[in-house]
Amino acid sequence: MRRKLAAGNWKMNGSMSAMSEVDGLVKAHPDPSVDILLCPPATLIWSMASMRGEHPMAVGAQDCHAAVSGAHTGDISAPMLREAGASHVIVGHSERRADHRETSEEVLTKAEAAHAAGLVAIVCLGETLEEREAGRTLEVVGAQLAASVPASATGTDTVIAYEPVWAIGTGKVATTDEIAEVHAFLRAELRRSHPSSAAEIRLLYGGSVKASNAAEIFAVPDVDGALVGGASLTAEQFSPIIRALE
Ligand code: G2H
Repeated sequence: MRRKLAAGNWKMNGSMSAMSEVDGLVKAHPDPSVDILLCPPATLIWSMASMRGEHPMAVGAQDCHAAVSGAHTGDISAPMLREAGASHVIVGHSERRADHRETSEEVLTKAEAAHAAGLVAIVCLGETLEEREAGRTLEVVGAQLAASVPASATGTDTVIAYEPVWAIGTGKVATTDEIAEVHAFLRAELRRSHPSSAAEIRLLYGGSVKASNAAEIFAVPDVDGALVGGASLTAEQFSPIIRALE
């Protein structure tokens, strides 16, 4: 049985003043029956990890470099994130694939680096509007899955997030039929590529998830939770999404 995961991706938002949101979440969910994860900007990882104290809420990063150390100005390695208090790291988010031209091959090396550092890799994939309209959705996400997910991935060290690019931050949400089709496809592909761990690897949906649409998305088979952007920035917005998973 896969445990549900409510993951928040703060993107480039948040400052020390936002730590009160962590306090709000911890108080609203003292003994959560689902996994809760927040991925703030790297500058807040240490503070957030300290703030949650003994609470089981996990703290993650939004990216890592594939190398452990070296001359990579501005980058942060997976062991550094781990030392700062992160247990998870998002890799291959479409904003990084687009803004930093990250390829699936690079995403794979980042996921492998995350695993080597003892971090859970949340591997993101998803099609653009152009690709969907050309009928290429399954081909695109299938290729990203094959190229971005380490062969050794298990349900313990890897989560996959399906985030249609056209639904990210736009308010447009994929229909439950569209989500069901892609998640069923990803599960079937995993059964072929990762037969021993396919049943355990969690599949999240991401893209304009909010309190008002969370319950219907979570009712879709093979949706094991959500990667939430904008609606994870405050406890008031994120808490009902967590509750919809419980
Ligand atoms: C997709 C999602 C979080 P939002 O990027 O990964 O963001 O919920 O704001 O669409």
